[in-house]
Amino acid sequence: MSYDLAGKRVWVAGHRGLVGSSLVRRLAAEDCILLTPDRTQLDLQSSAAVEQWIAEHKPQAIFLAAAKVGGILANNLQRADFLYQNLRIELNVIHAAFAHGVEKLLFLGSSCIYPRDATQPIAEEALLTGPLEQTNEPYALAKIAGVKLCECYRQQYGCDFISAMPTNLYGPNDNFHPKHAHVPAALMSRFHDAKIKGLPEVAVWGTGTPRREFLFVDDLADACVFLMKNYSGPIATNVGTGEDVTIRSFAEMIRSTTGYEGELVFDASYPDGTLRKVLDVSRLTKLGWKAKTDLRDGLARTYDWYCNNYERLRAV
Ligand code: GFB
Repeated sequence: MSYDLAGKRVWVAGHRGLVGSSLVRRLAAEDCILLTPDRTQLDLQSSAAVEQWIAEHKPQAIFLAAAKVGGILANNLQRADFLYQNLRIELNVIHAAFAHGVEKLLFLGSSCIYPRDATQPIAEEALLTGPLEQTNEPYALAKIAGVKLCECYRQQYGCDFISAMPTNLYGPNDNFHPKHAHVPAALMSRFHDAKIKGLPEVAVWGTGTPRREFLFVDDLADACVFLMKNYSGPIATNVGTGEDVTIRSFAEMIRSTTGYEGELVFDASYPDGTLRKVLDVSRLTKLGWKAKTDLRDGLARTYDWYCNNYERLRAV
């Protein structure tokens, strides 16, 4: 049975972030009523505020895209904040959704919840079969808790709460901070600055040998809407392209996207993290959804957005 979003009050929690803002763009094509309270109207860390807001505004469906996120360094350094803040957001929103009878909720996880040494490509069944990657263990634990909350509220109370497990993402509205960002935005801003300043070389963290899969965020938003409409079940569905690249060749792609002509220098004093992380997307393919944005096209679209927003981003 499919879930119809038409006429529904739909809350995108985290609507200003990379994923949330893309969901807002995607949901504009659906005939639903979007609810997007900002931080001054609703503090997601406060259980009382979340309870009260849901009681008053009565969302029927929720996309839970709000999270404290960051790249490998931010995850590794702010370990307590990543665990504590993410657990609080999930507990508050998922429990209040149950308490107020929300019809459907989609929770956004992350591919880092899978064991560090999982067989590649990583199938959904690999969850909780081995130790986690150290650099993002706190974030992964919080996301596993969110997946399990959805699963347990389904088992015990019959709530239609589902989870999606996206691979590494990139796109408009990402965080382009040089230290805290994920690799796509971090390198894009570094190459852009080096081009403007005429610098001879750009540092790329780690050895360049790890492999990652990258999904354009608008593809993820489309997959989330697809799952919201077409999937009800306990399994957290992988969302990705099923294809990976080395960080070295990814850095080369971003160099060519930005038009920078200097050298890449690998700085192995920074961590590599997981050596390989590519998702098995056969479950989602069988359900009827496939990613459609080519990596180079997605990077070009992201770079356009970055250039158009450069002055605003620098002022923040
Ligand atoms: O994007 P990233 O931080 O995500 O790093 P993870 C991916 C790879 O890119 C690592 C290398 O091998 C990094 O060493 N890299 C090269 C860089 N240059 C840079 C740079 O300038 N910045 C960054 N950030 N990386 C995160 C997790 O891990 O993935 C999160 O920590 C989350 O919890 C996210 O799950 C999807 O894939 O290593």
